[in-house]
Amino acid sequence: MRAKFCCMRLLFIFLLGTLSVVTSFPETHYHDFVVQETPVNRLCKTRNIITVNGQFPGPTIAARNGDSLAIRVTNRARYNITLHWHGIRQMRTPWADGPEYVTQCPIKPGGTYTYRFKIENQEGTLWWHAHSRWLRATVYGALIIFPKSGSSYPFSAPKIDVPIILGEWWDRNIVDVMRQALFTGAAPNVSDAYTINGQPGDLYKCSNQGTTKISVKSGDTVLLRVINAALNQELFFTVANHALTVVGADAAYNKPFTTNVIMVGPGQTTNVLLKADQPQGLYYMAARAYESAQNAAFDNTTTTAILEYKTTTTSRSSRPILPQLPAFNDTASVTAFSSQLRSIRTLTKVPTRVNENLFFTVGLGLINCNPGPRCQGPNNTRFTASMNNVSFVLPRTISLLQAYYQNIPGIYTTDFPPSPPLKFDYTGNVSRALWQPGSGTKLYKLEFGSSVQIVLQDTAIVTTEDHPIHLHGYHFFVVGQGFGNFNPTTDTAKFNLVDPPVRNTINVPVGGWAVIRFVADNPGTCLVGPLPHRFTSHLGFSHGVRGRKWKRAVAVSGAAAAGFAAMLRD
Ligand SMILES: *[C@@H]1O[C@H](CO)[C@@H](O)[C@H](O)[C@H]1NC(C)=O
Ligand SMILES: *[C@@H]1O[C@H](CO)[C@@H](O)[C@H](O)[C@H]1NC(C)=O
Ligand SMILES: *[C@@H]1O[C@H](CO)[C@@H](O)[C@H](O)[C@H]1NC(C)=O
Ligand SMILES: *[C@@H]1O[C@H](CO)[C@@H](O)[C@H](O)[C@H]1NC(C)=O
Ligand SMILES: *[C@@H]1O[C@H](CO)[C@@H](O)[C@H](O)[C@H]1NC(C)=O
Ligand SMILES: *[C@@H]1O[C@H](CO)[C@@H](O)[C@H](O)[C@H]1NC(C)=O
Ligand SMILES: CC(=O)N[C@H]1CO[C@H](CO)[C@@H](O)[C@@H]1O
Ligand SMILES: [Cu+2]
Repeated sequence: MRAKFCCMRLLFIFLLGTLSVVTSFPETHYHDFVVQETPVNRLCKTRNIITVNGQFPGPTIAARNGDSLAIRVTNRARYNITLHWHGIRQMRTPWADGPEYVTQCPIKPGGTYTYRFKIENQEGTLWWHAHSRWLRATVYGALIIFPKSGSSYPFSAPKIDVPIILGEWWDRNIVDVMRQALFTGAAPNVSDAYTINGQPGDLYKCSNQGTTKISVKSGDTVLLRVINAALNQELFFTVANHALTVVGADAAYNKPFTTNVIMVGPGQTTNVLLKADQPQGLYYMAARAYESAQNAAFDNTTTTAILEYKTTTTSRSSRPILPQLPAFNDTASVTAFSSQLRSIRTLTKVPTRVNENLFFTVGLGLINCNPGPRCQGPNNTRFTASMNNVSFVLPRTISLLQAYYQNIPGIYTTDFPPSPPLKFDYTGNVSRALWQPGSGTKLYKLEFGSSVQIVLQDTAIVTTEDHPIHLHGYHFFVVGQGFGNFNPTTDTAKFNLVDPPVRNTINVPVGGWAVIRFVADNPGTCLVGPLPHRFTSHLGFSHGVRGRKWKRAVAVSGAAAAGFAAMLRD
């Protein structure tokens, strides 16, 4: 049943890809998404999870560059929910971006909301997910953008085109896991399994039958659209005995390069081409954790799917070949992979001059508390996260966007610091006195049209760790990355202003920094938000707001759980 469903899905995408070649005008695609509770059997247990239309993963949305989408969401579940279209620029449609209490109030049980937006100048793989507490653990799906009709990929068209959605699975109700962590202040339980297209794969108990299978014929070229939909975990991904040619990331093309393994941070996507050039047989695709925080608990399991060559012979007894994956702490492999990304076909030039030079520390924090059930973090504390020493507090009554539009005071302030209030040796031995951040709903204003640079600097507070940072409503250029503290003199000189990768989510290196640049050209939408990490107590979001009369751009930068900075300007 499962396997069949998978094939049908593959076929569907395939048909869409080929059929719509016939039509030459932008289309509007209508979808009905019903959020509901659905029983699902995984790891020997049946559990109710929240799904869209009873599907897990949720429906794949396929469209062409230039098309519009209208997605009517009906909430038949018992939780408030919103949906977010991760990576969609949402030019002039900030209300459709989705983060709860940032661009909209949640859709209540029984409620309906229609998201309408246009895909402009984006091609490749994105995804959609719930943006309301931790519901995105099960509420997610692929969002595939084909080239406009008459235009093509910058590589020869693949024979097979299939999403590979990596996820995390908990045996417990994810909302309970979240509530427990929020209550105790301790790190949340790690997941019980990773999944590929919703299935853990046959290295886990009771998972043989459902294992995702991709059928190929010798000589086929396969486009794997790898999406990391995990709640928290960076993941290595590889396919036994097959080289992977990376052709895109976060819906932007890159200069192709070949590798055996890729690392995908939460929120990121990577398109790889695979040539079925090996002896007929079964080959595992596998993913497992990249974990850079020292001594942190993490899910140390491996998820698999099977690449199977269609063959006329019936002998099928052999076990699939298992690939080698890097060690969980193999940062060198991550750097070797990410440093090869170089963009092509960018519509805009990399800003060479910068009007806004921002410097954000990103990292963990500990809040001291009175010993007791709500103080279960290390040494009587509660875990948190921060950007520039501000732990972001989400509004509870109306969204930031609405507060901005309607001039409602008291919801946020615009004093988010453009640089750390205190300079210290960020990645060195940080004094314990600096570990507790302040909190607030702080935004930073940006001038419409300004060229913005943000240095994202990890800190050693509690521990160094890589952090996925996501900007809503924008693609940005990653002009530099490195380890240690960012040095404006020596590091700036090494920036790549020629062909830097274009992304919507950057994994800031552990104990290091990344520098991004973009032009604030999307009035209303934008927000820098670390995706949540295990120690953060709320979810990451970001979003943006739109300027009245299009004169202003509001960018809100958020840090998950806690750190959330924001930007916005008159
Ligand atoms: C659900 O959302 C509504 C607003 O849309 C809000 O009033 C209510 O407090 C929310 N409920 C929970 C449990 O967050
Ligand atoms: C992860 O699991 C493997 C066995 O699958 C084991 O050899 C290794 O020590 C584990 N690593 C950690 C950090 O737990
Ligand atoms: C990775 O962790 C292992 C212990 O599991 C340790 O021996 C090794 O030195 C670590 N490698 C790096 C690069 O930190
Ligand atoms: C907790 O306290 C112990 C003993 O003082 C110390 O060794 C450890 O580093 C502390 N941990 C944190 C996270 O502060
Ligand atoms: C870190 O600094 C503290 C004082 O701030 C000092 O007590 C400690 O020994 C230092 N640790 C290391 C490894 O340098
Ligand atoms: C953050 O602010 C708090 C006060 O709100 C202060 O105690 C702490 O030292 C600051 N930390 C840093 C890294 O600036
Ligand atoms: C590793 C870990 O944090 N495990 C916890 C998961 O949740 C259960 C139930 O609350 C706890 O008992 C475990 O300690
Ligand atoms: Cu997003």
